[in-house]
This record gives sequence, structure tokens and C-alpha cells, in this order.
Amino acid sequence: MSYFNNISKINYEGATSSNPYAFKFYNPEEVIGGKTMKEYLRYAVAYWHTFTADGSDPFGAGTMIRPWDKFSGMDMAKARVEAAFEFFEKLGVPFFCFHDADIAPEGCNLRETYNNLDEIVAMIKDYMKDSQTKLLWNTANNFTNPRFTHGAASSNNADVFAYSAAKVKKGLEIGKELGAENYVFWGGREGYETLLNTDMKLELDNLGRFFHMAVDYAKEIGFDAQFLIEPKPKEPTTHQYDFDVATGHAFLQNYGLQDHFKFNIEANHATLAGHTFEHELRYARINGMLGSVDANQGDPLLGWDTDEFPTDLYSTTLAMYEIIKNGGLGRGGLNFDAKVRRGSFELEDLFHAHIAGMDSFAAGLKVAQKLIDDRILDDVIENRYSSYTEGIGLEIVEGNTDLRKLEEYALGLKEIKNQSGRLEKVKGTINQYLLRAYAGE
Ligand code: XLS
Ligand code: NI
Ligand code: NI
Repeated sequence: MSYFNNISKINYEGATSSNPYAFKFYNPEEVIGGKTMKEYLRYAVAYWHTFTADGSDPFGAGTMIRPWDKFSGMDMAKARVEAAFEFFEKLGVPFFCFHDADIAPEGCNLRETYNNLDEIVAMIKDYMKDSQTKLLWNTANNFTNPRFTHGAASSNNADVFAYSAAKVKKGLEIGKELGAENYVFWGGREGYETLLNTDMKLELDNLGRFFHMAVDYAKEIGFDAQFLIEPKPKEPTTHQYDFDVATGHAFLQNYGLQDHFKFNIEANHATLAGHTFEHELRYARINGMLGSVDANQGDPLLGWDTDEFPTDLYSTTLAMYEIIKNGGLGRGGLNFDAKVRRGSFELEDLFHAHIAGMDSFAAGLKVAQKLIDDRILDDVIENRYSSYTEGIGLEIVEGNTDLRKLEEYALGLKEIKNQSGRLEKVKGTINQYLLRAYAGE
């Protein structure tokens, strides 16, 4: 059965095309900075937003009636797999991602849930044989069911800890079975609402124990995926433990986990934490911890995780700048953890949204590579920090000085001169590069 009858394969037609079902910037085989766009961008479709969600929000019911909704239970789960692989094929997307709960319904007990998962995983594996689309990552949904109300690995209830561990064990087995490149841990409800009833130390220690068990089990079964932590500062809990990359990094170091994990950085989570997307990417990159990206964007006027498709070219350019400087994403990719708006309830909107997102990062890649080729930001930064390349600055960075010597130097200074940061000039140049790239120059 076909779910997207009216839509055929999406091809690249170039910046002047007016065909809504064509890529304007994403040209998979085009080489940018020595790699094809396909290799650099490694796009993934998020199963939950695209095939499982229905547009419901806290104020209203779902608006999206999908062709697979005529089924229920396991039949619906199977129809979603069929629809998903047709969608992947038509979009030409190299990867997808899912939570266990997205692909198969929960059973009456854990054993039944496992059975449901096994059946759907076998079906997905079968579809993957004839498909170009691979699994970027899978994860366990340890937050939706009421049993996770107090958290999963950070729950006060040891039975919930055990149950969550069992779901992760199964997730690792599924990841191995389907050849996942990564395995993701998003904190879900791993945080707290108030310290009045929370043992923060025990919760954090338990989280550390949980991750160690996951690392050990993956090793035991020979699942070599890159483990990723996805930071988020709040929502659903008031305070999430994996607040941002810096906090997550300190946590990993405290618990001796830093060699086993990298970060999956989501744009909207960065802004929720009061950072820019590129701040989180940079922090991870300079610490060798940039693993993968959840490519979406928030609404600056709303304070929650709106998970919009990424269309802000300024942001995709600065993000791709970090990714290129990182030498690419390795085993990671750009996963559209993004949902069509509640009002965009037609099936074709799923295509428009992904095309817009893929084109936005492709355009960002092109501009970022040009900025790098022409050393636009490199020169600005090199010049701005030139005081550390000679004289006292060089002594400082080479560790050849101390407070006494610096005092002596400072006392001898007649005048301290600063240079302009030239920020507006830099921003004007970036705009020039953005517009030139779209004109195809
Ligand atoms: C929620 C997260 C979630 C993770 C996967 O805000 O972004 O969707 O990506 O559990
Ligand atoms: Ni995410
Ligand atoms: Ni999110």
C-alpha cells in the first residue's frame, strides 16, 4: 500500500526552482570542503514527530489524521513502518531515529512490550534490507508512562530504576540488531521539581551507576555505537540534571564516563538553557565531545521546546561552521527532532517541512564553508588575540610567568590600548556571504 501517492522522489533542482517538491540547496552528491553534502549532513527523520505524533497539545486534541490511523495497536505500528520507509525513500534521507515506544505499543507487562518490539524490529530490519536508510540512533522512552512520574534512573523508586534499566538493555539489543550508529540518552524526567523531597546526591549517583551499566552491557554484547547524552535544562522537570553540555560534561567527568559518551545537541534545548545553538556546539567541539545534533529551532517568543523545523539560515550557518570545524559529525548526524505545526496537518506538510529543513542546513553548509575558505572569522579571531602570540602574552600561554612577574610587567606599562572588536563589520560581512551564496556566487 502507498501512503504518499501524489508525491514522487524529491530531487535537487537548484536555487531558482519553484517546484515545492524539490531541493533548492541540498544536492547530496555536491562536494563542499572535500566531502559530499550527504556525508556532511547525514540527515535523519525523527519517527516520533513524523509518524507517531498527531498534533495534540495541552489545550486540544490531535489535528492530524493520518492514513495509518484507520488501524490500531500492532496493525497501526506495522502500517507506520510501511509509511515510514516510503517516506524515507521519497525524501532520499540517509537515516532515521526512534524511541522504543514510537515503533511498537506497550503491552500489559514488560514481556509483552518486548514481544511487540521484537515483531516490529524484525519488520524494520526486513525493510532496511531494501532501503538506503539506516538507523542513526534509537533510545528508550522512559518518561511517557505514569510509572516514570518521579523519573527513571533518578527515580526515588528502585523498581522504576530496574524497569528503566531493562528497557535500556532491550534498546541496546535493538540498536545492535538494526546496526544503529549511536545510542541516545535524553534525560526525560531525570531531574527534579523541588529539593524539598529530593535526595540530589543519590539521584546523581544512581544516574552514574545506570550509565556505567549501559556501557558495560553494550561492551558485553559487542554493540559499538557511540553513546550520546542529550542535554536539556528543563521540561518536563523544573531542573533537568543534563542541563547543558558544560553540566553534562562535568557529570561525565565526575562519574568517570567521559570516554564513553559524546553529546547530542538540540538547538531548541540550547536556547532553553539560555545559550545559542552554536554555543553548545562550540563547547562540545573544543572538548572533543560533539557527537550528533537534533536539528530544530525554538520560538524566541515562547519559553518551551517548540521543536520547529529549522529554517533560520543564520543559525544553520553558524551551526555548520562548528560542524565543519569539527571535521564533520563522525557517526552522528542531523536528526530533525522537529514537528510540523499543529495547523500544518496535511500529509504533504511532512515533505515541505523536511525539504525546508534539509535545504536550510545545506545552505548553511555552503555559506559556512565559504566563510572558512576565506578565513573571515579566523582572521578576525587571530587578529583579536594577537597579543598572546608575542611578548608577555606568549609568556602567559606558555606558562612561563607568575603573579610576581606579571606585576612587574604591569607596573612598567605606560598605557593600555585596546582594539575595536569590529562586530558590526563582521556581521555585515556574514550577511554579504549569505546573500552571495543564494545568488549562486
Ligand atoms: C525532548 C527530546 C527528545 C529526545 C529523544 O525534548 O528532544 O525528543 O531527542 O528522547
Ligand atoms: Ni531531541
Ligand atoms: Ni527536545
